[in-house]
Amino acid sequence: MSTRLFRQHHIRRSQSLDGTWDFYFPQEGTALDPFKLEAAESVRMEVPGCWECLPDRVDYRGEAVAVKRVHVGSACRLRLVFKGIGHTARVFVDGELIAEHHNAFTAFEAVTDFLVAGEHEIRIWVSNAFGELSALHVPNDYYSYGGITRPVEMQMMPLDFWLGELAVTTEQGKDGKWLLTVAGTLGGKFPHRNQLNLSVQLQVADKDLVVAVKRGAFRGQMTFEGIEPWGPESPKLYDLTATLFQGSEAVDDRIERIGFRQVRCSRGKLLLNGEPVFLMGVNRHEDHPDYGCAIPVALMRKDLELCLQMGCNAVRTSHYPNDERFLDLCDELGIMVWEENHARGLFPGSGVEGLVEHPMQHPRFREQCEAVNREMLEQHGNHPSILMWGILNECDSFSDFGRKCYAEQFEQIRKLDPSRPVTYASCHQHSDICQDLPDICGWNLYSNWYGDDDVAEALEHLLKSIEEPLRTRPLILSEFGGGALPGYHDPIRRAKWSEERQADILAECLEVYLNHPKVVGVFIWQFCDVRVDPSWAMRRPRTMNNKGVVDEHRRPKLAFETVKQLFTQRSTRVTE
Ligand code: ADA
Repeated sequence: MSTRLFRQHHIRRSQSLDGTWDFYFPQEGTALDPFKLEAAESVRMEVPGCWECLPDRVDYRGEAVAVKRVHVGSACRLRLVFKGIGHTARVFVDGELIAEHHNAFTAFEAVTDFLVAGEHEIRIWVSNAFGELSALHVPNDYYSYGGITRPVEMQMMPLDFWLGELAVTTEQGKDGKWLLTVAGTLGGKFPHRNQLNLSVQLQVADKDLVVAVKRGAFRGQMTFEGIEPWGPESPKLYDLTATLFQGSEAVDDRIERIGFRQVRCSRGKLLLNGEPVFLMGVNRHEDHPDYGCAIPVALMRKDLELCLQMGCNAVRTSHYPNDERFLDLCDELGIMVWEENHARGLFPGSGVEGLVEHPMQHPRFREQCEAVNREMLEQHGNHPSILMWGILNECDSFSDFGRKCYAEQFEQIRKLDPSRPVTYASCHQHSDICQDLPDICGWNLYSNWYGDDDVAEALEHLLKSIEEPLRTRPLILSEFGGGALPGYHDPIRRAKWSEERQADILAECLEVYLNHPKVVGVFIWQFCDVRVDPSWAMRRPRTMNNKGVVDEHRRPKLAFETVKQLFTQRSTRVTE
């Protein structure tokens, strides 16, 4: 249960491996051999957790080994599901390497051969070092934490095959009826064997359907009347239960929580269930001084409650796929989500010193982006709250090479999920050459913070520079705002870094953006103050990005009330 906020299996046996693990760190200046740990420093540490939360590891960047012994009751394969390891992991079971994964923000599985009943050992080599291993984790304006930072689940699989990912889409017909399409695959070692006589029963609301499994895949469609659609005012969720049968025996199952809803862009508007909507949101990093990026559910809920109090109806998961439990909460609370792949500010000159000048030419960039996009869509595609996929925040969208990368990634995403619009946040005014590629134009515009410009004029200037793509596309202001050091006040409200100036900048921006006919959404930068990489310190007092409307402990700054007033005056629905 710990990996999601609802039960996903009644048949499949599954156990949480959250809790205390043994971690081993190398002696300074030495490398770590995962199987020779005698000289290593050992610590007991909680999973999920970041090692930066250990008093002696607050800024540790490097490798570690995590060990856990587990008891297996009867012979089976183990399917280990890691929801997030920061950022590169190699998984060994009983000494054998069974999986390797890059990127902290998507889940992956590690499957063993059949194991006998008894004690077994899971050993994970994990590294958050910058450089060769990761093209996407770079010293950045947020912190790349280390450790097993999201939940871990151990599933006991008695067979060679099981239900894999399910992809659900919902569409409303002209007659008002809803069409549900479920496409699924089998996971496991021999999912393509045809002679197994496999079928899948799909159950939603009061309907069910049985479909055959052919070559390891299945597909079913069901029509519904009288469905309550998912939307911000009424986030109705339904359980979809898929049961795998071998002959007449139910051998595996999977429950997904879905919503009936349809997203589309038409004539410059963003439509949810056919009605134009206006997004009022914040950008949010997974970050807290006490937990790093391993945010407990109670704190996720608090963050969202604060967002709702502020009048928000949307969140952008800048700049990576978020913890599924956070997305579960968004589904439940009716918060509309821009979910984003993992990349921020990758353009020539921001590369890793001595390795690559242009980070998008890092030898692993293409392969790692492909994997993050695929995993993000497969793993999060059934969340009704996610309305759009974003990619490559403020990356190279101004060179021919960069354009190829954007085009290739949009193509991959659209192929996997044609049901949602795609977008990206740009800041390269006048040099961006990719605005014709997404369905929604996203712009980060820091009026009155990095420059002193008139907000309305700056927006008009931007609109002019992307006039052609905006003829058919809506515009979202994906970032704007200013920094405020918590508790620093300026009675004449002019000093940058004061809470007053931040509140005024946000008010000046929102007064223009919330009422502009071209704009269909706004995302304030940012929800809370976050830790940044030390290399950013000279631009970031406290080595933090201080543009939060609440501070790192979620204590509201002056801007919170200002935003609340402006957001609550504006309604989600757009009247034309
Ligand atoms: C960018 C970027 C954010 C953050 C912000 C800022 O637009 O997308 O990650 O760095 O600027 O605070 O300047």
